[in-house]
Amino acid sequence: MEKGLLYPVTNAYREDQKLDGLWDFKFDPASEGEQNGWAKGLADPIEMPVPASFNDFFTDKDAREYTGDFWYLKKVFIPQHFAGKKVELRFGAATHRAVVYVNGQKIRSHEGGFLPFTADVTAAVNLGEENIIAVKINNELHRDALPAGDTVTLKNGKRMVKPFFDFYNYSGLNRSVHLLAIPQGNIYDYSTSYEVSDDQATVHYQVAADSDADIKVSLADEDGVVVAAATGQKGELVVKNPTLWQVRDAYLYTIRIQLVKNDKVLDEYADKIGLRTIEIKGHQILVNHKPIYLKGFGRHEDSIYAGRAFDLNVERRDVNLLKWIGANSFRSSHYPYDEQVYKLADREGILITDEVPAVGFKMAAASFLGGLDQSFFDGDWIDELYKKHIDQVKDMIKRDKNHPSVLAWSLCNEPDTSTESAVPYFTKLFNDSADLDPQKRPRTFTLNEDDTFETSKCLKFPDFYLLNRYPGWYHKWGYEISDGEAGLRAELDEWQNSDIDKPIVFSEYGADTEPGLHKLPSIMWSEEYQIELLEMFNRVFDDYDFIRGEQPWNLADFQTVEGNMRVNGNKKGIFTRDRQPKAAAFYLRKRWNSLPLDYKAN
Ligand code: CKX
Repeated sequence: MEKGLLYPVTNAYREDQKLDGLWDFKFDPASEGEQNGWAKGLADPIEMPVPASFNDFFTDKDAREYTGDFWYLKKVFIPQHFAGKKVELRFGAATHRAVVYVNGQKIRSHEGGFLPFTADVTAAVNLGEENIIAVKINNELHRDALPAGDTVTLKNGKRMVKPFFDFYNYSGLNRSVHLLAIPQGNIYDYSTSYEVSDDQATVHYQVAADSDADIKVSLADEDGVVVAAATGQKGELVVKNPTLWQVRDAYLYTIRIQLVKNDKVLDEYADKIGLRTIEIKGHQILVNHKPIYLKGFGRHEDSIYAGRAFDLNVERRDVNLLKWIGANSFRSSHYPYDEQVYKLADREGILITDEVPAVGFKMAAASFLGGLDQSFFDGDWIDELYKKHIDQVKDMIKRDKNHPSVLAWSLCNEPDTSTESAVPYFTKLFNDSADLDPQKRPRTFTLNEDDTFETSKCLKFPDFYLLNRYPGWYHKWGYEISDGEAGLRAELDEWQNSDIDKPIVFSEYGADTEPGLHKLPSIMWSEEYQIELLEMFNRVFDDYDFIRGEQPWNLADFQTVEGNMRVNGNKKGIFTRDRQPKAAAFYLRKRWNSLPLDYKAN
């Protein structure tokens, strides 16, 4: 678990310098780089953009599919005026495990390819000089790691990954690297929780600092007017007549935290927060005590050339598409996204179900619908996997807890919960994560097709349910879709007749669709069939009160491993991979713009 994961800022006390650009890059198939001194320099390197996944830049398949260790290295001038400060390197995402070296000295390692980590390099850097920053990354997949998969060696000696999940194993420095200089005694974390009514909001705050200085906290509105102030490591900021953060109508206050000694400010950290509450009550998802209905998508960080790299341009386009189509939410399937995604969602009033990269926890996923009989949770990898899983849940919550856009935590995607062996794992996971979020947001995980009201042994855990269902595509497809609808209704009738009183959000459903393929009457893969499938689901959603959200799979087409089920990736996007609409986008736009935010409230 990381000590603090505050997003880097530059102000009078802190300096943040992005190290993006071209880095030296080299594959290390024999894992001999460390003993051969690669941490000090790479012979015959390739120049590689950062942030980016390395894969799709290559034109030969061995390089694109490369599995094992690889190195990035950059010479960075570290200024003299960093003297007296704590110097850190912050990696937004190194997929999947990394070892950091400065001037040949090993500093730290980290596992988890979708969350940031910070290396304290104060003692290793030479100020006023160029320093050599090197990172050794490994992109293998294993059953005891997140996301789950295998790494195999082919008869020709080459290695490849076999993901137990349906997205390409894009690897590398997928997010920005930052060089930071912060005060030695600094603010390293803070958290907030809220009580709101129409005429008053109370912000309960808590600050974590490596200092015995006094702590001053203030809150300013969007005009910069300070509306509340307090002192102390823990306290309350009371705002009269607040403007609340609302779905698709965001209002952000600035919280400013200062460390002060003898009237001198030693450190400051400011951030944007939204005043709002989230609760689940019976069938209802409540924001600021009012019921809301989720409209949106499952997504991926995925685009051409740079793979899983965070790209602000793609993100801007995606958010505009979400707004155009009338969406108000998305799931960060299947991993926490770059922090800038959350910042944009905060600004735009979009809700996020934030998902940890616990995906592939199902043996059937190992052979993609091929059915290996062992239960995933009976495997001897489970203890090791759990340690990494809870560690990443902790870091995700630590990183994202102050974003008003975060609605809920998704602790797993489509685990095999149909055997009793899943129960102790989920008991621990829900117990160990219960107190991590001061806002006590709802926690959940998605239930795959095999994990139904009848079969899942873990229905008691989620605060609300996320259902991934594929009638009309993976079963009862084409002309049989009417039987698919009947089956879906039969399952929902069981939920309805049970004593479970929690909302259900459909977090995945959809049909692979080749843009430009038209057929009358429809056939699978045509644009017409995608609309018919959505119409079928929507008919069903409209008939059940406890369904409180619809998030088809996926916002956009995305890359997967090659296979006989995939034609250049997963094509269930409502938009193409280059973010242009399929016909279904116009259909959904009409529906979603006609559904009020409080759909089904009365
Ligand atoms: N759900 C049968 C997880 C996603 C996949 C989606 C699909 C599956 C379906 C499970 O990551 O992309 O196959 O389209």
